[in-house]
Amino acid sequence: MSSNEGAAISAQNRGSWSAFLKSIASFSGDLSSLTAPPFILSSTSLTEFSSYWAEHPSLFVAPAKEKDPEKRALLVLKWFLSTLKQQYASRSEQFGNEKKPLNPFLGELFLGKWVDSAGTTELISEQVSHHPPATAYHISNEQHGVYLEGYNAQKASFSRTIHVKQIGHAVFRIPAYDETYLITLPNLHIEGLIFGSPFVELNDKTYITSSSGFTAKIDYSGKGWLSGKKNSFVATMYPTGKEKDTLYTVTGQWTKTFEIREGSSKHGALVDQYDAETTPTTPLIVAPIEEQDPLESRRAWSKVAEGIARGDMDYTSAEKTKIEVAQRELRQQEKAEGRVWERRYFTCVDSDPVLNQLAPAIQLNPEPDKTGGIWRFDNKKAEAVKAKKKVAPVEELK
Ligand code: HC3
Repeated sequence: MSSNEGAAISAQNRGSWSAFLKSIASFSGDLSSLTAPPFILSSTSLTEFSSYWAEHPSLFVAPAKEKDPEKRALLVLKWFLSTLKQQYASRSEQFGNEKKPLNPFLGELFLGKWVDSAGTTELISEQVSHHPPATAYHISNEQHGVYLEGYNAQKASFSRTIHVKQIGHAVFRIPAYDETYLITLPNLHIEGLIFGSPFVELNDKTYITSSSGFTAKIDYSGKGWLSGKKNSFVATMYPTGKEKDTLYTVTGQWTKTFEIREGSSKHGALVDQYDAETTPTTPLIVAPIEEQDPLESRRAWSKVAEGIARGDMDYTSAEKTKIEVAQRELRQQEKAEGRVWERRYFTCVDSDPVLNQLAPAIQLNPEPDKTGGIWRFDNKKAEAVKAKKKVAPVEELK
């Protein structure tokens, strides 16, 4: 045992943490079945994680303002890199404190918007599959004509620590330029587990490939690997299919700073830079709990969240069980009536033109069996929800 081991865990929790570490040694598969000790339970559901994609709305919409396709592709890469700190480190900034999120139930929603100098950016996140668990999202800024949609699931395995493979992808669209970007998701592992201070490190590589003919490859590494610094990466952008013709190289740490340079060398002319520590995020606006739909995450989990905040595990598990039992009953009822749960905003498709066109360039295999299908935002469904919301007050008057 190193001198640091167990330093982050109070004496009271040390026993349950050791038992947890022993239990995960044989763990593999669905993360929702991972039983973590009470003090490492988060009251945030995974449906909320979709909001990490646009906490910097001005970076999200920036590509739409750029007329040159090559520079636009670079701005998409910059925005993507800026989301990494939010996605993977914002919950455990100072020291490792990555907790186990709540497992969303089928149909769970997380809705919100960001309002700032970029206008209004809207978020819709929905749990579209429970077995296997998969979350889909749609983020839109109508003023700038920028749209992001995607879905993801995770597959875990254990080898010295927890390794998580992300299955799914995101699609970034700027219709004004008839441009689409297909984005893959990084695999990750948990560090600091043995010390009781878990945090995420990214590994392997991901891609962004565009219909305009550019591809970015991002290579992730951590402490003791290529650069020796945690949360490191090297990204290169090149014309699709010509990996050696590097147009730009981006290097740095996704939690700190990175530099964008021309060409293949880390010493090429500086084009742009980014500081993840000083760039402010815009807070997401979520409706007050009492105004939320019963399927909305914070409303549905409010009692569980109260229990977790009070450290009252009996109450927490009783409230969790109520949700699980209600869900099981719903599924039985649907089965008896020969129905399936109607997703509110998304539809499962057999094949998708974006994947057909762009996936081969980056060898993306969608693996629909691991995400409950290929999920796409359904504008008709969304319009129907909006229309219903508008007529509701009139109906109430009758
Ligand atoms: C692995 C993870 C759950 C999944 C989280 C995902 C991949 C979800 C989609 C988001 O867009 C990005 C993202 C960020 C963080 C990922 C989580 C980190 C830890 C969590 C595990 C289930 C928790 C493991 C428990 C413990 C105690 C070791 O931290």
